[in-house]
Amino acid sequence: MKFLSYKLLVPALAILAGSTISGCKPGKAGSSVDADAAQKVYVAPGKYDEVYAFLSGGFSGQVAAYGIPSGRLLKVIPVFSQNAENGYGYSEETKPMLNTSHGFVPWDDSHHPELSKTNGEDDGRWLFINGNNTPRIARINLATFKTVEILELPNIGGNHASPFCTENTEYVVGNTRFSEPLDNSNGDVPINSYKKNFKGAVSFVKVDKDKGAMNLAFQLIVPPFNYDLAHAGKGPSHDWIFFTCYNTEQANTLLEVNASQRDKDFIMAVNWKKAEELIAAGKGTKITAKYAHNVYNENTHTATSVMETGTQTLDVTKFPGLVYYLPCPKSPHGVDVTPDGEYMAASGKLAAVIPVFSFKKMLAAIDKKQYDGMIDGVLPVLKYEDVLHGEVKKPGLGPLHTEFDGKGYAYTTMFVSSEVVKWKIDNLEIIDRIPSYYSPGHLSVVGGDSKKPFGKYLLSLNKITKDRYLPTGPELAQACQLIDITGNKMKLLLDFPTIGEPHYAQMIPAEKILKNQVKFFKLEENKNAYATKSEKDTKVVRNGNRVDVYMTAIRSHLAPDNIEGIKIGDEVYVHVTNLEQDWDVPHGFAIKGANNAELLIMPGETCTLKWTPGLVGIVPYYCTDFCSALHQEMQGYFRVSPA
Ligand code: CUK
Ligand code: CUA
Repeated sequence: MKFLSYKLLVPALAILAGSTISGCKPGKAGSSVDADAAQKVYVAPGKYDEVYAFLSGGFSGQVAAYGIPSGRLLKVIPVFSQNAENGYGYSEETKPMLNTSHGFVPWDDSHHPELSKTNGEDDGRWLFINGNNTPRIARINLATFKTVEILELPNIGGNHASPFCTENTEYVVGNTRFSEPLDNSNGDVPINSYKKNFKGAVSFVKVDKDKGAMNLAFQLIVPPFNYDLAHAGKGPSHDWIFFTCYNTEQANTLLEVNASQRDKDFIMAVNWKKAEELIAAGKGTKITAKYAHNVYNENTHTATSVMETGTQTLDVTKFPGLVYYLPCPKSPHGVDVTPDGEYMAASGKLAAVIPVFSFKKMLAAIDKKQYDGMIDGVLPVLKYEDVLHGEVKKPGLGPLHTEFDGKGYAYTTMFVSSEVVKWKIDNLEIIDRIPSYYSPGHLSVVGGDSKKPFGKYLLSLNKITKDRYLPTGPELAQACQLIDITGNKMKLLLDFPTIGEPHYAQMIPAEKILKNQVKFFKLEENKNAYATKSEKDTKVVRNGNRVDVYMTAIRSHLAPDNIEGIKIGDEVYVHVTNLEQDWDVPHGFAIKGANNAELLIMPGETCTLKWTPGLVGIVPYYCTDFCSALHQEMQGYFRVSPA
């Protein structure tokens, strides 16, 4: 995502890099690190990293897990995109995960990973992430690192301000980037009827306290702005969630000009507690809308997809007190709430200051009822001076996102001037700045958006890589930089490349995840309808032209290993159960010429590959994961005969 033209960027980058960035040689300025940097990121062979980092994959649609401080890639967790590496979205069990109201959509643009929270602290149970393009929210189980739920969101076009957890994960919340006509209205309208016919919708997804199951509880219908990002309150601001709005001009053409007219746009403060009460009191209006709800069950190892048909809504113009608007300079992008829940730091990407708002003052201003006008005649705009804690002056160019270290400091990325700026929350003074290479979007501090940040490390997630790595043709991996924030001055420790575009990351001390790790699935608990629990139960069952192969895999044998009687025109379903009961012994399964991916079956799991043989002859199959000294012996043959 680029907010400003590249022409604007080049001079700023060149100054900071101390060299021309179009050259092939590494920038010298960024190469200087303290002598102890290597020691600080060195994790000796056989040792674990201290922290997990979960980076969104942007246009890869996935999430990547890294170890910090080493920067070692641990796993790509498939979420919204098919992943041939482990058959996600290809196996019969996982295909339903990618169902939507538009059909099978095996890709998305994932921006914001969000860890579940208990009492405002990251609890290490689940990771939520948004699909921006075909609006969806996914939930990953951090005990198994598997995507276990994907919920589509109706009525919106671009689930960008999402998913942000309230303090106890009561809800994950999302809001639209692209306002559009609601799903129950006639969408066949002139685009220039934007102001009249388009709407925004804030989605509140209820999260089950124990199981994590998500359900769309209600949506708030809001004015047609572009809603960009959000963060929920905590502590005193527990009942509220804050969204940045740009394009409050409500332009629908030439947004790069027409959406930057006003000197100030808004933060929209939403009282979700009040909305919840109104819904509970039956004040909601049910509107029809079609959206998919996909759940992966880790006992049956199978996903199911259900199409939901409606949602409760509240039109905020009809319920006073649900939303207030705080003027915010200019085209705000991120809004971040301090660990104590008292201040909201916003980042107007075209603004020359970082405005910091006071929650206390916001409540006082609401009480006072002296407004700076109304949106749509009824939605109060509070006065800037009334709600402002203060402004961080001259922070740099293009402030985007802020996180906190729990010691009273905030860190903000500057997209245009390519730096991370450290400032003090109470007096808003700038303490330090460090160049980033180049153009950081989000940053992440360990626990940095929670009530109790762990601090220590900061990741700067950079949009432009240029000269940081050996060139790899026109496309370079995006860059991530690890910065030590233990001292007064920030120190660059390490660069490492990422998968796709890491918009945002969440970091959490490893111990919070380690304690829940599942090492294999218990075979006796495998409830997959096609599970085969011992080699003697393997079989081939024909029913018309459908053939079900009940297969097992164990070191070092696929059973059955010779299958005859398959005919052209058959639909063959190979259900492979991995009989291993040990950590880190997956088996793979691939068929010659199968117009599909492989399977990668975890110990105790059953996965199914569908195959429609196209040619008469002998067709080998084999295990794709080198699992033992006799891995190369894990093979078999189909015999395919004419119809
Ligand atoms: S966005 Cu990418 S830099 Cu989608 Cu959170 Cu700000
Ligand atoms: Cu099983 Cu290789």
